[in-house]
Amino acid sequence: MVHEDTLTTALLSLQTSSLTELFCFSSLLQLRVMLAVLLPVAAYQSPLPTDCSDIYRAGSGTDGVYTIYPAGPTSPVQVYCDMSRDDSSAEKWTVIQRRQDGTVNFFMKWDHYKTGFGRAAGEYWLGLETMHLLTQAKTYELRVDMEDFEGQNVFALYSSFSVGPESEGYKLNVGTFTKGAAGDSLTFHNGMKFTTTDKDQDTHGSNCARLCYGGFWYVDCFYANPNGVYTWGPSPRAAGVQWRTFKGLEYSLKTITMKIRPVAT
Ligand SMILES: [Ca+2]
Repeated sequence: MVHEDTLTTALLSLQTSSLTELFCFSSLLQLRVMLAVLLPVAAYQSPLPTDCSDIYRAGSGTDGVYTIYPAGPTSPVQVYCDMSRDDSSAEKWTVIQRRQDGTVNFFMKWDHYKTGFGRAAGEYWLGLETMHLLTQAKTYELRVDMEDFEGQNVFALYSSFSVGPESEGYKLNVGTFTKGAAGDSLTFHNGMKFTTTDKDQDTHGSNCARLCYGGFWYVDCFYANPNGVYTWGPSPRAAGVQWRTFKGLEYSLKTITMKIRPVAT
């Protein structure tokens, strides 16, 4: 703790000075002033935010990039918070994946999908380890927002979302599809481990990440491929940024965002 260190240093310097000056009145006064200043700061430190809901509750109501600490003070993670001010819910959305302009390469290997890549202000993947830590601590719901190049906006809402530990292949656990005109392209992937070009955990004879140019909880291979190649609309069959129940398998979306928020209790 920084405050304890400062306090120790202060006390040591006081001890040193008291040796030379004896324990005089001014040292006592200094000590009392320091304790009065340092102790309340240490006592009233609020816990670090683990997600965007915590940040919102701490008083930040604007959409944007914030730092969260799902694994404690030594592991800050930058994230985009969608505070949805038009939404009356006290819980707010933490973006875990976003595509919007093709500026970030999503054809990445296991280590990248594990730790995350891209920038929270633009396109990014939060990282499987962070997703696991987040969803272990609270129960989250998932919303997937997407848009085509003709200006059509739709979404898909799921009652729960969590990612298992690495020892279980970062398995996807997704709850019931509740609503949304995008249709349900994710239930198909429920219970699957994550697959990348260098780690095949799908049920296909080959590697779906290589076949579909992405990384995902592939089966044999997919209904949803949000991490596929950004191809500005028309795409080779099963290789673009796709959501089958919305635009089929030959259309790559303009935007897609996966975001989670704690289930209101
Ligand atoms: Ca395979």
